[in-house]
This record gives sequence, C-alpha cells and structure tokens, in this order.
Amino acid sequence: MITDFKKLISLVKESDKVSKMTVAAPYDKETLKAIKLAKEENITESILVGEKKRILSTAREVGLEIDKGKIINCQDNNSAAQEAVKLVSEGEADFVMKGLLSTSALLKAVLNKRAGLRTNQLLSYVAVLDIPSLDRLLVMTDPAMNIKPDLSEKVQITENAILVAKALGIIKPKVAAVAAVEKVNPKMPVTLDAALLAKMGDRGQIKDALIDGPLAFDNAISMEAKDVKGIESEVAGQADIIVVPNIEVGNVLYKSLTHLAETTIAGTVIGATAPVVLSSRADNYRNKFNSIVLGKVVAQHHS
Ligand code: COD
Repeated sequence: MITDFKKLISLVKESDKVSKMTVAAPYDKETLKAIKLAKEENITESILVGEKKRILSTAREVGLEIDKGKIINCQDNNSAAQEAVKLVSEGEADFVMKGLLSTSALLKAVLNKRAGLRTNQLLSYVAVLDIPSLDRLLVMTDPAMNIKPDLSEKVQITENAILVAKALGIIKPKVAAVAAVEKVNPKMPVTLDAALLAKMGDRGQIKDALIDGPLAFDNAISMEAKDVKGIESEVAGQADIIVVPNIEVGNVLYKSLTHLAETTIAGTVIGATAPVVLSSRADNYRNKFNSIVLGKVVAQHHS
C-alpha cells in the first residue's frame, strides 16, 4: 500500500525503465532542479523545449548538465508548448511537463486537434496530496482545469481520478463527492450532482469504485466527524478520492493544505493520450519532482 510520496518514489525507483518526458519552457530553477533530481534518480530523461540560452543559463545555476540534442529551441511559450506536446504525440516521449508558462497555454496545445493529445474523454486535472495528518494519499479532482463541470463532466472527472488511484495501487477506491453538507438539499445544486454520482456508482454506471455523496469534507476524511454525525457509509471517513464541485473549491482547498498544513502535492492532467504534468508555477522543486513521479506511474499504467 502506497501511503505517502516516499513509498511511491521508492517503488518507481525499482522500475528498470527510465521514462522520457518533454518540458515546455523550463526556465525557472525549481523546474530544472526537479528535472535534475529525476535524472539523478534514473526516473526520467528530459527533452527541454524553449529558448535555448535561457534554459542553459538557469541549468548552469542549478548544476544540471544537459545532454547533446536534448534542447529544442523555441522562441515563445506557445510554440514551446506545441512542440513539447507534438513530440509526445509522435511517440518521442512518454509524457509532457509544464515549465514556466501559463497552464492554459499548455492545455491549449494539448487540446489542439491536429498535433495535440486529445481523445474522446474529457481531460481533467488530478492532484495527489500527501497530508502529514492523514494515513494515506488523498486524490483530489478537479482543482485546476474544468471550471464549472456539469454532471456528465463530473462523471468523467471521477473516472479519470479512479484511473490515477488505481495506478497508485488502490484496487477499489472510495470516492467522496463533496459539498457543504451531507444532506441532499434542492437549494444547493452541488448536493444533487453529488447524490447522482453516488447513485451512478451504486448502479455500476461508474465502475471500479465505491462512491458516496454528498459528504462534507470533514465527513469524507475523518472517522470522528463521520461518527459524530452518525453517517452510515462505506466511504465516509475513509475517502481516497475527493471530487470537488468546481475549480474554486478545489483550488482553494489544495492551496490551503499546501500552504498551511505542510502538504506535499503531485498533479497531472488525465484523459489525454499521455499524462500532462502540471504544477503551479509557485510550487517548489519537491512538488514538481513528485508530479514527475506521478506522471511516470500513470504513463506506465496507461501503456
Ligand atoms: N477536455 C477535453 N476537451 C476540452 C476540454 C477538456 N477539459 N476543455 C476544452 N476542450 C475542447 C473543447 O471541446 C473545444 O473543442 C476546444 O477544447 C476548445 O474549447 P474552449 O474554447 O472551451 O477551451 P479553451 O481553449 O478556451 O480553454 C480550455 C482550458 C482548459 C484552457 C480552460 O478550460 C481553462 O483555462 N481552464 C482553467 C485553467 C486554469 O487557468 N487553471 C488555473 C489553476 S492552476
């Protein structure tokens, strides 16, 4: 059972296969330090795409040696994103990572109909949180990509997160669709979607998981809170996956945990033909490294 990033990293290091990733606009020290660590640990080799001079100058500062032919020169962020994605779509790399550019610039390249990584599935962001006070990794979705998903999009968001949980070795993940309360309240539309997701789980319309909702966040993760409220549920208190109702709830929740509760995080976009490793530009190199590790785990699970 993988309960924290330390265990996940040890497991990934046991694998003989060194993955390949492309990185769009890797200009900041934290991204290049994460790339360096991934190289030293034999986890991934990288192809760096962006302004060559800028990459080389920061790489020198962090002590990263770049092998010949591993930089592709592109003058602006949009072309760097497109080229990094194209290399993955052509099979030159297993997944793509975001450097110092906007999330939407990279996602637009991924969604490009000609050279992107689109499938028929909705793309969504899945975060994995290592929270010191919790005895397991917590998967959370979607705090970064889909802005205000409707029910059918929430179904696909849930399926994408189940895929990540399974890649982490959780055979039948427990999914909590969270709201402000655990009772269905017609005045709170989020509770209706959460209840419908739970029913779709019961009926096998969403497979390979136990789903319950609506659940307030405390009832989803804390057995004490569940018991105080007297909630009968196989998911409450033990959720592996938190499905948030919209980008604002998810984004504030994971940033609160990372900035106030010493939580470390990894994140990737799922639903494309390959993982798209996304971390916030303000993330430190450890979190970016964790995201690379997650990208590799998911890419291997995919193939
Ligand atoms: N999955 C699959 N296809 C999609 C998705 C998706 N999640 N989103 C859009 N598409 C397809 C559409 O069907 C359409 O064919 C094409 O892509 C363009 O659709 P638009 O015009 O709605 O999309 P864009 O390009 O304007 O925006 C897509 C983004 C993902 C960039 C947008 O949703 C976005 O900006 N999300 C928020 C990202 C962000 O700022 N996060 C901040 C937190 S770090």
